[in-house]
Amino acid sequence: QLGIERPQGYTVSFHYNPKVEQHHFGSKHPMKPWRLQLTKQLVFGYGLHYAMDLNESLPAEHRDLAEFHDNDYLNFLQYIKSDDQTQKRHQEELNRYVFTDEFNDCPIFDGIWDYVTLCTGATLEAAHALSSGESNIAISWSGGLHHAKKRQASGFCYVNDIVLAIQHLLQSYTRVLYIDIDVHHGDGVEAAFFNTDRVMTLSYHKYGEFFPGTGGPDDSGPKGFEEPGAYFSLNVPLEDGIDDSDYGWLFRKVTGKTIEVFKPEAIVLQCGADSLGGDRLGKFNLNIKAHGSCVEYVKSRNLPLLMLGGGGYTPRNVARTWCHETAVACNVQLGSDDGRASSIEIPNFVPYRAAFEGAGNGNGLLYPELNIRKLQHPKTYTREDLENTAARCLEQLRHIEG
Ligand code: ZLV
Ligand code: CA
Ligand code: ZN
Repeated sequence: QLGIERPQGYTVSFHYNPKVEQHHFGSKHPMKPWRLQLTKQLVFGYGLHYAMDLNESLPAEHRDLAEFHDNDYLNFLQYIKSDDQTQKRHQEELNRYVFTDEFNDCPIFDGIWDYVTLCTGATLEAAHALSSGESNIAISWSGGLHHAKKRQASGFCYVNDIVLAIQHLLQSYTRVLYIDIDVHHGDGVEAAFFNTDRVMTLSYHKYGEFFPGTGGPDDSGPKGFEEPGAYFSLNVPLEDGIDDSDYGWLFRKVTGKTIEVFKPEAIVLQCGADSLGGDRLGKFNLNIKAHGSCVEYVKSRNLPLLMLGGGGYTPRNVARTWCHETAVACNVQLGSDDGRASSIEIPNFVPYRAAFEGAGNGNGLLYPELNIRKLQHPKTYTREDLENTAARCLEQLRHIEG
């Protein structure tokens, strides 16, 4: 069917539950769970399901989430409702667990418990597929919710599926590397593993007047002399407008050295698609191909790999990116490098067809430049800034070498 075959020598598994897609954060909220339906339809439309093990995952249970989160916080997520009466009654908890400003990053919506347990269920099942040896690459696009804290929701994230997955992987692997290419700093994951040298966190993100405000150049782990975890948080703060070649150069240099010195036994890659050009919230200028080549680079190390979603606020580009990265995982090429039409056409049952104008039949998945308006955000850095950033990262890595 469509000429899509399983990759040779390894297994990719795809973990999802279509019920996640039905949830709504509210009409004005930029986080749109339906982008996952768009992604899945594109993945299936291209026939990539023939190349993978498909798993419709079960929701995680309270006790799974309690491996990281506070019980009182989880109880709150379980009983809180969106109606005014319940909200009034629980005003104190609302203030404590989710910020309720003028605009609420983490609104209480109907079915919130189902949403968080479904997202986490897919990621935990994916982590298990790796640790059990069933698969070599496991994908959970509904996961990657890197801001959630032990007892607090933050930045559209309520439950930190990444922390829970890494905790699971630590039962089978000595060292786990976490890499985060979302445009935001992976603060929740960094905080959870701040004091251990078994998990190294590496986040690339916009820094400076940008959420969540952490992940600056000196944020490298605990500062105490010979504290476990010192130097095991690596941050790559970046400026507006970074493009394919600069990002790609830095990513390879820093990620390559990190893998060389840390010697992970498994890798968790958060593939937040808000680092693309044209994203509603992001400020970078990456194209899908460059974003995907980061995935390709990590995959080439042949370590057990957990691929997660995350941010991404221009849904048509999120779906294209994650479909392309699913294909990368499966060693399938969907678009052609020269910009010619893909030989595989997106079938008619792709929903929201209008959203795919120009991306569908005839143009292939990757071209023409994905409707991403390049240089929407002008560059605010120089070559020298870039080299300084790289040098500082390599300097930090010298501390954990050997
Ligand atoms: O992609 O904001 O800037 C993973 C992820 O990394 C803020 N939140 C908070 C902190 C102080 N503000 C208060 C509220 C924001 C005010 C207006 C918006 C209004 C409409 C649409 C979007 C936003 C918005 N909120 C843009 N950036 C924020 C961030 C949270 C970003 C979370 C990224 C999550 C899934
Ligand atoms: Ca990041
Ligand atoms: Zn983000």
